[in-house]
Parts: sequence; C-alpha cells; structure tokens
Amino acid sequence: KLSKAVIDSAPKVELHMHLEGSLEPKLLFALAQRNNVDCGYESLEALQKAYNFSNLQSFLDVYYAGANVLLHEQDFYDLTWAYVLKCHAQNVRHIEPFFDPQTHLERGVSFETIINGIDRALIDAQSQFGMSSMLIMCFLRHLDQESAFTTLELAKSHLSKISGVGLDSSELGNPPEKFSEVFEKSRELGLKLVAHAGEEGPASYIWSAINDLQVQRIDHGVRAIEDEQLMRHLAQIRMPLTVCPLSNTKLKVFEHMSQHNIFQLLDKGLCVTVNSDDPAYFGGYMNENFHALYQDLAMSASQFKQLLSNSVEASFASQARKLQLQ
Ligand code: ES4
Ligand code: ZN
Repeated sequence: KLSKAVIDSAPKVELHMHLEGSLEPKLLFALAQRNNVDCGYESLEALQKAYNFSNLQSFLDVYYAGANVLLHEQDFYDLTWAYVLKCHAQNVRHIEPFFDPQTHLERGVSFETIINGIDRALIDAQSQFGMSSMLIMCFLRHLDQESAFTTLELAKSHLSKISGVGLDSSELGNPPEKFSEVFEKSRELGLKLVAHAGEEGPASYIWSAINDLQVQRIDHGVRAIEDEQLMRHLAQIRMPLTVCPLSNTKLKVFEHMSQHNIFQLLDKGLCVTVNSDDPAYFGGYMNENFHALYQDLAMSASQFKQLLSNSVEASFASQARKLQLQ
C-alpha cells in the first residue's frame, strides 16, 4: 500500500528540471552578497512574496531576475551541487537536468564558466553518490534561431559534457518549427532532442515538436488531452511526456491539483513521468510532487510504480544503467 514513506524511499529518476529553477532563496541571497549583485529584494520574505505567479510569463520574469546572481564557475557548481544533495536525500538516482546558457551569456558569463561549474558538480555526484546524469542544454524560444545557432557553436567544444538539447521559455507565439534548423544541426552532432510543448501552447505545438524537431521526449505535453488523435499517436509510439504537477498548478495550467489530467493521460497508455521543473519556485522536489498526486488525486501503488518505470524507460541512460535503475 502506498504512503508518503513508500514514496520517499523509492528509487527515482528526474527528467525535467531547470538548474536555474533550483536556486533556493537562501543560496540566491548568499550569491548576491558574495558577488556584490543587487538581487532586487530587501529580505527573504519579500523574495518569497514575489513567488506568486499567474502564468508562465509572470514566473519567467522572476526566474530570469534570480539568475542574475550566477556569475562564477563556483556559483554554477554550488547551484548544481545543492540540487544533487536534494536528489540524494530523496533517493533520486539518475538526473537529466536542463540549463539555459543564453540567460548567462547575455550577462557576459562565458560558456566555459557555466559548463565547467555544472559538470564538476555532476562528476562529484557520480563519484560520491553513484548518481548518474545526462546534461541537457536548452535554447530560449523567445530569442531567435540565430542566437540558438551561436549557442550551439559555443557548445561544440564541450559535447562530451552535453547529452542533448531542449527548448524552453515563453511558449505562446514561439512554436517549435521556429527552431527546425538548429534542431536538425543538433541531431547531426549526435545530441538527444527534447522540447517544451503543450504546457501553455496548444496540441499543435506537440505535433510540431514531433514532426518538425523530431524530439525524443515532450516536456509537459498536458494539452495533448485536447487532441484525441494526438493522444493515440503518443501512446502508440511511446513518446514520453515529462509532466510537472506542482509547476502546472503554480502557473495555473490547472486551477487545483485535483483537476490535473496526469492520470487521464496515464490511463490512455501514454508514457507519462513525474518531475519538479523549477523546484525552488514551485514548492518542491520529486517527493513533494508525488505527495501532491497521492493527496489530491489518490495516486495508487500501481500508478506510482508505473510512473517510476516510465521515467527509467524515457531516460537517455544506457541500457546497462537502465537495468540498474529498474
Ligand atoms: C520553465 Cl515551467 C517552464 N516552462 C518553460 N520554460 C521554462 N524555463 C524554466 N521553467
Ligand atoms: Zn520546464
């Protein structure tokens, strides 16, 4: 029988988490002080009061402001290491975190500074905890494809540290097809492909991510529910959806957790997974997301087991590693 204790102790995999979104207020303030950057907030309380979002854009404004305190390699290490410690405490054994290089390049931070800090923390995670990882570099979709190409060019000398590329930021008005060429180039470089689609955007954006970008996973994808044919297709090809329950309620994709459609999607045979998205901003990490499903949607033991096994199936880990994770 399922309980919070069973949820907490189960081995887990996380496939949709933005490192910049794991910046906890306490570390944000410490880095602001260390780097002499004005973080724009008087106190921890003032900061947390700003975490009152009405949609994706109102969140992104706060999220990009918070990232301003990240300047040096050690900052990116500390950010990533804090997330690794959380994962270790919650028995998360394999992670595929996102980072947004353009957010930092714009402020004069070099690609090397960003990637070396993150990579060193992921290496330490492997050696200290046996935690495996695959790092995913996201392109910001509110910027143009030219900027994405420049970013990909910078990444070329670090491909041993990067497993894949993704697409995030403001979805509405920035459909996947805007990035067809840079995804094609990424695929030629041997990178895995994922994209946010169907979070705030319509089901047609999910079709576009599949057909125009040839992604191997859809991030969010909850609006697939509006297109029966799409749902049948996603189920048939076992296209994974990396669903983020607490994110979706914080950003008002669903008014309340009791209205979330995750188990409808699972019942339709889709490869649905559970993830935290931006855990410092949305009220929790992996365990808290599962707790919410247990409390508000009466998640059963068999549903929980299916969600965990879907995450292993959907991961980019090697076949040998997947066997260890199952
Ligand atoms: C994001 Cl929830 C979400 N959606 C799109 N882009 C993002 N970047 C960070 N969190
Ligand atoms: Zn996301």
